[in-house]
Amino acid sequence: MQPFNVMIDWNSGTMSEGDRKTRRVSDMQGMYHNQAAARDALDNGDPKIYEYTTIQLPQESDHVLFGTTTVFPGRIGSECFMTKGHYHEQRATGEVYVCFSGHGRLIMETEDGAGKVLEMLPGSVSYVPPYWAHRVCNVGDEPLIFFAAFPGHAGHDYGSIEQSGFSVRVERYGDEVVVVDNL
Ligand code: S6P
Ligand code: ZN
Repeated sequence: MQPFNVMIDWNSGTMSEGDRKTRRVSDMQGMYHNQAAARDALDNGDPKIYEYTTIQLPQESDHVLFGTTTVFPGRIGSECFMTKGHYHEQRATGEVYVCFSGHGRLIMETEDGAGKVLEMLPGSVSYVPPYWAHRVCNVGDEPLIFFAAFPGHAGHDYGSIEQSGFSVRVERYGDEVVVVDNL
C-alpha cells in the first residue's frame, strides 16, 4: 500500500475520502430517555443528530483506522444530542479522540461497572482505553467536531449499548450541564 493524505474540512468535519454516514433520531430508537420527546422530534423532521466518516482501510490489526465525527447541537427533551456509542467488538482495543471545535462530554464505561465522563473542547485529546464503551454528547450551541483513530481490527459492537444503554446520560438546562444516573 502507498502512503496517502486525506483532507479534513474543519468547518464541517467532512473528509475528502471515506463514506460519510448520517444518524438521525430514527436511527436511534429507544436511546433517548424521554421517549415522547424522541417521538416529537421524529414527527418534526427527524433531525440529523450526527455524521461521521471512517477511512476505508483493511480492518486488520496492522492498520490504524481514523475518521471524523460532527455531532450537531440540540436536545431531545433535556438530553443532549449524542452518538449511539459502542464497545469495540475486539474489547482489547483503545481509541484516541481529538476535539477540534465545539463543546462536549465523552461518556465511558466498562462491563465491570466503572464509569468516567470527560470534557471535550478544542484541543482536548481523550484516551479511551481498551474495554471502555464510549459515547459523545454535544453540550454546546455549535457543532462538536472531533477526529478519532483506532486499531484496524477493533470492530464495533452496538448491540450491547442498544440493549442496556449507558448508566448515565448528559442533560442541559439553560447553560447548566448535568450528568444524570440512568436508573
Ligand atoms: C469508532 C469511533 C468513531 C465513531 C463515531 C460515531 O471507533 O469511536 O469514529 O464510530 O463517532 O459513533 P458511533 O457510536 O455511532 O459509532
Ligand atoms: Zn470506538
